[in-house]
Amino acid sequence: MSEPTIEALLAEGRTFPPSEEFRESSLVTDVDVYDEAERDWQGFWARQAQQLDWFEEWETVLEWDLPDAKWFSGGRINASYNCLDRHVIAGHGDQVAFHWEGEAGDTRTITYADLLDEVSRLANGLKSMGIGKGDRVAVYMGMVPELAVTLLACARIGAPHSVVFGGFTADSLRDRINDAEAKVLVTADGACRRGGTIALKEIADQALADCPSIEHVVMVRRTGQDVAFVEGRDVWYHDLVPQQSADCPPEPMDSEDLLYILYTSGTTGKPKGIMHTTGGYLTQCAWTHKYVFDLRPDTDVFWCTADIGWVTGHSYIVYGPLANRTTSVMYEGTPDYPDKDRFWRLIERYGVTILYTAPTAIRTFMKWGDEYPDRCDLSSLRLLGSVGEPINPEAWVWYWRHIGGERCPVVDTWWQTETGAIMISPLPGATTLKPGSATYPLPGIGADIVDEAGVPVGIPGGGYLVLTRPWPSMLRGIWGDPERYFKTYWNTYKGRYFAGDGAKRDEEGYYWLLGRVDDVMLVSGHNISTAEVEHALVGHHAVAEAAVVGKTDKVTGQAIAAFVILRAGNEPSEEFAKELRDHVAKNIGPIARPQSILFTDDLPKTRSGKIMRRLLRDVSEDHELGDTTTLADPGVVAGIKAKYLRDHPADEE
Ligand code: 6R9
Repeated sequence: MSEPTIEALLAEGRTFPPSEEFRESSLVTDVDVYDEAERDWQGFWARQAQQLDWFEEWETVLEWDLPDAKWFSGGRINASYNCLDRHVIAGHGDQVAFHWEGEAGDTRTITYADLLDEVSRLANGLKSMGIGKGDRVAVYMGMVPELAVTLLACARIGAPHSVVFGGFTADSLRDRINDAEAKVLVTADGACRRGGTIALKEIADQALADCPSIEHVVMVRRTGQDVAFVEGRDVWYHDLVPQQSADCPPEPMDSEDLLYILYTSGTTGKPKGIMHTTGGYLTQCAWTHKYVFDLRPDTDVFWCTADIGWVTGHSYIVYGPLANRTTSVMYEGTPDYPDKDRFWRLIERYGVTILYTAPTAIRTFMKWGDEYPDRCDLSSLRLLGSVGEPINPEAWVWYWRHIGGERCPVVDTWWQTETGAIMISPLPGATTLKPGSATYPLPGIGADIVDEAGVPVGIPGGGYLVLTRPWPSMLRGIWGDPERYFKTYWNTYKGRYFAGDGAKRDEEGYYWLLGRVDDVMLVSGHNISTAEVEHALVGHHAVAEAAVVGKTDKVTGQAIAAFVILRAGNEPSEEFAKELRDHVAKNIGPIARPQSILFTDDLPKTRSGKIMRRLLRDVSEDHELGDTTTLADPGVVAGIKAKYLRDHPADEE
């Protein structure tokens, strides 16, 4: 078989219309849906909200007093009822909600009826500890089923949850608990990670030494490791939950009642507690999950590989999929345990049909080599998704070819913790795909690209991404800081939401996301996005991953410093560095030629896989390293710094 190489395929500018076979069974094949939504976007969202079960119908679809939105005001709804009860009532109690697999290979199969039972019991357990509507519950655990159960139990009784990712430090946990003034913490003895364990309870106990609002701690037994136990405060999940009644009527919440708080680190300053409410959030999660992933609840097996500790897990492991009666896979561990084919083994075992993962994972799989997916049967897959960062075209095509067998559309989905649900993305049965582009704003969504002064740049053109009208799952503010909410998002471009991302549109109006604008470099008066230079670098066959930052330069204002991970089988050398610099110059222009290239084995990344360029800037500017608490592995950046100083002794002066 002589197939074009990925480079050749990209060079010919190939686009990917939906195949006949895919279209035949797609939910949406017609672009009319965009016009329909555009004619009356509030009516469009109201029709989507009607797909949920409301205890009481809303009075108004939208009340909009910038920056405050109220969607489906007066409506009464419960998220856990929509995710569980209504499916069980409709006769789907035996359908699997989660195929859960532990890192060590232990498994659990949880049906909708099982989930409703356990959620109700935990909800009653929380009530027995005095938790009621409006009380915040902090959650700190690994990817075990009890994590999803906890979110739904909170939603059932109207207690907003605040999930803190299980890899965060005691200080991060403490700050988040205190900011939200949570009354209960739900955690576990430990979490399984790469064959070892993380002592969650021990870390939590350190945090709790300074958390006056916490009255009780519920602890799941996962690892069986020894833990301290504070009488009167701590209770084991297995002592609390089974003895409770399995009957817990869902609290009828106002559409605008708080569903959860989720902290985003941002690049500077203290984390922001992003607030999401109930009716609008659930509406957009359910709609996007159904149509972006072209969901067939009776036959699909959906797997979102994110951790529930970040927004992708909230919206596309818990609320969206369960609202749509999806059968999902949930996996506890890392993709390389015990071997680098673990993801593909999972797909094979559970017959996964839809896979949703992140570019950083895809690039890691590319680095590991084709042999791992190639030795597994991935023929059950029919659709692939990507989220979290701009996906470079090479990674897109590799994903499409080696995971999707050249048969599955790839939906690149742009959104943020703040937007709550997907905003810019293809509809796979209707949209012609271009590798690396998130294509168009979804029906009902208003987006635009503006210049520094807020003037729309037109098509084609590049600048700052803004959202031009409210949307149902938008954040309702920052917990405890309304002023920061207005200033951060609504004050830069009058009347519009500023996403903080750079973007451009091509002649056909396709959106190409360029990453955070804080990451844009200014070289000799030219704006160059980090994403463009990084895409050029990873477009070289020997490069697995790359991150670039601007560093102060006497001549050019900023110069480009690149950090590069090579693919297996390539050795770093001076000549190679030169080749890569020339490669970028050839692809983008001499202005974008990196001044320096540092070869490294790892890059500083957040737990959700985003490169923290701020820290690489600190390295290249020889500044003291900023906050590293949200890093997946804080050691990485110290290693890079040492290496950088070795390579750049002159900078030390
Ligand atoms: C869901 C999530 C949000 C930021 C966002 C942007 C980047 C996410 C992207 C993407 C290009 C995509 N981002 N998806 N950039 N293409 N498909 O990731 O939320 O953790 O809050 O991050 O991630 O820069 O502004 P969050």
